[in-house]
Amino acid sequence: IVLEDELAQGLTRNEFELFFQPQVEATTGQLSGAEALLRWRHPKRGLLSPDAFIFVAERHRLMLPLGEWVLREAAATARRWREQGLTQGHGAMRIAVNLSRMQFNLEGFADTVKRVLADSGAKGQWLELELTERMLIDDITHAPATLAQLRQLGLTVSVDDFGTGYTSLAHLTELPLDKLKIDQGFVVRLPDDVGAQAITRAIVQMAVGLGLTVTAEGVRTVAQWQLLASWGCQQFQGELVGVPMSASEFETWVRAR
Ligand code: G
Ligand code: G
Ligand code: MN
Ligand code: NA
Repeated sequence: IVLEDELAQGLTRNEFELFFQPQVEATTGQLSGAEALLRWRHPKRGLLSPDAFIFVAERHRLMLPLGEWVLREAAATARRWREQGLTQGHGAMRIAVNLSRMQFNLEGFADTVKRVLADSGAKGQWLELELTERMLIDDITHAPATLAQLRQLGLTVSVDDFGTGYTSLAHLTELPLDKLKIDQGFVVRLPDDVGAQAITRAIVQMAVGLGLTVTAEGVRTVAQWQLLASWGCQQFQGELVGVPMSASEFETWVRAR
């Protein structure tokens, strides 16, 4: 098990890294963005996924400095890609960052984002933030104002793992949101599972009706893509498009398109 001290040390020693998984537009095939996925290049244990250390970081409040590192790294990368011309001719190419509830619920989170943008010379339009339904429900008093501030900074706000939580339709319509990401637990059961079909189709149609963009995550087959697209799903992420890659692998992948 990963220890608190080890995690703090990893942060000061710069052992963390972002991987990037591409997202494409259904109609044009253009890159709409990439989800930033945190990795720890541990000197002894090798490359670690967030599941191995996020819960420790959250328990010890190290999630705040770690989460801010992720934001800074994403902003710096978004700027570098533009300076290198990598994004040219490729659609919006936003970098989507996963937030921890500890970050979002902290008073002044939008100010942190504003500061990170100013420090890194990045535009809010280059970034997207992924929140879970749980985070929106838990923070019912502050969430609407924070979301509004973030969107005022130009950021796209999306709800991750949608369908696994308990957000009511009424609640969703009241919040300033841009996007829903359908949980891969539903997508993986397509195209054959009738239950997954019913749920996924209903979510897509509801979201489109509310003016939200819908991204399907965990798309592995052409059959899944086609079915989701026929219901109105606009963006795709998953092995069919591309797996999570290191920054340099991702850059090579983009140039080869
Ligand atoms: O990349 P992987 O499938 O191992 O990610 C596992 C989980 O870790 C996912 O739920 C993902 O949202 C989460 N995750 C990935 N990167 C980050 C991050 O930078 N911050 C937070 N809080 N969670 C992340
Ligand atoms: O909870 P969250 O949605 O942030 O989790 C994202 C994780 O899902 C990423 O770490 C990524 O590795 C994983 N993922 C995305 N697409 C696929 C896929 O097509 N197959 C598998 N097995 N994992 C995927
Ligand atoms: Mn995510
Ligand atoms: Na998800």
